[in-house]
Amino acid sequence: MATQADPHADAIEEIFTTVAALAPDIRDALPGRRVQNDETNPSGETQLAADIYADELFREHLGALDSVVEYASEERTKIVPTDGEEDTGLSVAIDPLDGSSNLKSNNTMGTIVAVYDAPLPAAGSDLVAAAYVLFGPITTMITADGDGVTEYLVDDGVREVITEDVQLPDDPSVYGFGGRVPDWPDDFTAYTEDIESDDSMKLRYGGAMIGDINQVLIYGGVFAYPALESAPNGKLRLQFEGNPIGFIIESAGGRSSDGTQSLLDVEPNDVHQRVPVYVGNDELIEQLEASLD
Ligand code: FDP
Repeated sequence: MATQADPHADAIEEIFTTVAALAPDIRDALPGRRVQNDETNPSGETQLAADIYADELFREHLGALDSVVEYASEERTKIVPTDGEEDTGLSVAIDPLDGSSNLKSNNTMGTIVAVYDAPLPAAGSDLVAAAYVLFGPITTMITADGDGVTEYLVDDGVREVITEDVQLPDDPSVYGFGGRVPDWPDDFTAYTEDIESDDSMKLRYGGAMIGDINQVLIYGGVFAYPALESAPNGKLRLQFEGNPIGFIIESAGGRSSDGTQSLLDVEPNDVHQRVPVYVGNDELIEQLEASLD
């Protein structure tokens, strides 16, 4: 995994500060943006007006930073070159509103940010930082900068540290698996039965990856959006979801996998490529990799 290179420390901090500062605007805009927009995003999903609003806001503010040379979003087909300094600039890939289908039912959603020291599409090993904002009952932010994971409360757009050096607990207790159960391959179904047979483990699944990941970080456990019979690469995207979440979970002492290798080692070939995502406590991901053949 990449570690934070000193030359990027200020730039990473500036990106995190910008994302946190926009959180109140995004939260305030949600009540009036629960309707669907006619357009579909590059992955073929219907966009909500909230997705488009958040994407525009991040492009405007992150794209204006000297430290950012490329902006890519799950909501845009193309990578947007920005005016940052080419020699030292970083590439930002963002999922402006992960779990936006939860807006209608008023459940958790969030914003995911990946900061790469390479042109996009980039490998997880090129990440220098990743973060997410969670719009739950309160707004929190998790950051990883190669030097540890920190949880913040975001109050009026300003971060206040809740926990430094966040680590996955040693005694995992929750699991959440996405996709339709009949669409799961047999080997993954066998793994889920092993997990369910452990009476210390409890199913908790909210349908927004970022919320389901956050409970794994806080309680310990495993999250999967697996390869499906109908979609061998699963649903989630490598640049916007798999890589940053893999980086955060590995930075917190856990493990990530696409079924055979760390998510951070997956070869990037397209900005919107999908990847099966498995993250959680080390032993649970080891058990998963042994179960999948
Ligand atoms: P959403 O479509 O609501 O934005 O990748 C996006 C995502 O949500 C994830 O947050 C979530 O884990 C997954 O899709 C859920 O998708 P399905 O309900 O189609 O399984």
